[in-house]
Amino acid sequence: MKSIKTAIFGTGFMGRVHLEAVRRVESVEPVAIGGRNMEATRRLATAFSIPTVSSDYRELLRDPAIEAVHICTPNAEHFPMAKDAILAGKHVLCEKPLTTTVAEAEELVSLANKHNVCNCVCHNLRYYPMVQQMRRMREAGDLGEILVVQGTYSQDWLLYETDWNWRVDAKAAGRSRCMADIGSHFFDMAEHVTGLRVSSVCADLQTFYATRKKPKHTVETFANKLMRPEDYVQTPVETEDFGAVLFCMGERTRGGMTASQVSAGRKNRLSIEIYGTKGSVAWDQERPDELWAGRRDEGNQIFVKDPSLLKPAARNYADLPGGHSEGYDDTFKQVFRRFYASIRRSDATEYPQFADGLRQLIILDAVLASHKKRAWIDLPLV
Ligand code: SOE
Repeated sequence: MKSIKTAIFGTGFMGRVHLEAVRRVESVEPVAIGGRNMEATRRLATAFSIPTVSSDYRELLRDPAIEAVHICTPNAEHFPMAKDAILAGKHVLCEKPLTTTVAEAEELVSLANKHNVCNCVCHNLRYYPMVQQMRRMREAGDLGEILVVQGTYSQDWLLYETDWNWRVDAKAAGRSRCMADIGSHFFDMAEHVTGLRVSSVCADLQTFYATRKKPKHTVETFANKLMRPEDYVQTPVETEDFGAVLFCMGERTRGGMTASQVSAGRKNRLSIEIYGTKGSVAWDQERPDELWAGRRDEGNQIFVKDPSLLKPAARNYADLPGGHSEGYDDTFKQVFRRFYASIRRSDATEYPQFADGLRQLIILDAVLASHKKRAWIDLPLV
C-alpha cells in the first residue's frame, strides 16, 4: 500500500506525542516537522530520522508530496494553519480546541467541506477501549434512558503560582483555558458516549491566581513541575484555573462536571459516570483498562479490558489481548488509523471531525456567557 506522507506542525508536548503515534500507523510516513524554534525542530527531526524541517509551515504546505498535516501548536495558531493547509489541498488533523472562536471553527468546517479534505479534531480520549465499551453498551440499551451524567477532568500541573505554560497566556491559548483545554474533552466524551447533546449550561469559573510568575524561557506542557527557574516575570492571568458546570442534555437528562488544573494529586484524570434507568457505568482515566458497571437489583461489576469480553464494535479499539494495558498514547494511534483510512476510503470517517470541534466551541461560548451572566444559558438546537 502506498504510504501517505504527512507533516507535524509543533514541537512541544503534543507535537512529540503525535509524531510517536503516527509512526505506529500502518502505511503512514512522517516526512517533515515544522516549528518556530529551529533548534527544537532539528532535535526532534534528528531523533526520529525525519528528513525535512522548516521554521515556516507554509513552506511545507507547498510540498506536493505531503498529503496531510498534524497541527500541534498553541490554540491561536490552529485557525490560520488549518485554513492554509485546507487551501493547499491537505488533509488536516488538528489538536483540540479546534480554534479559539466559534466563527473560526465555522469557517474551517465550511472550507474543509468545500475543498473535500479529511478533517479531524483530536478528541482522542474517546478511543480508550473501555470508553468505547461504555458507548456500545448505551447503544445496545444496556443503560436504558440516561438520567444523570457527572464527572470531572482534574490535573495539578498548574497548581502553583510559579507554574506557567503557553496555555496560561490568553493571546496564545484563547479566552478560556481550563474549560477549552480539558473541559472540552469531558463534554466531547459525554456527548459521544451518551449520544445526547448538551442543551443548556450554568457555569462558574475561577482564576485562583490573578498573576503568575512567568519564567523567562519557554516551558513544555507538564515540564514545569521539574523547574527551579532563577527568575520570573509577574504576569497578569485572564483565564480560568477551574470551572464547574451544571448542564442539561435534552428535556430530562441532568449533569454536573468540574474541570481543574489545580487539583493536587490528580495528574490527568478524566472521570465520568453515566446513570440510566436500567444501569450505570463509570470510567476513570487513572485506571483506563477498567470499567465499573452498576446495577440496582444485582451486584455491581468491574470489567477489565479484554477484547473477548467487549461488545463487538468496541473490540476494534483494543489492539492488545486482555491483561495488556492500552493507554493514552494508544488512543492517538486509534484516531490516526481511522483518519488515514478515511484518506484512502472517504466513507470511513469514524473519528471526531471539525464539526465536532465546532460543537465544543459552541458549548464553550455558552459556558463563558453563563459564567459572565451568572445564569443558565440555552445552546442553539442541533
Ligand atoms: C494539558 O492540559 C493537556 O496536554 C491537554 O491539552 C491534552 O488535551 C490532554 O490530553 C492532556 O493534558
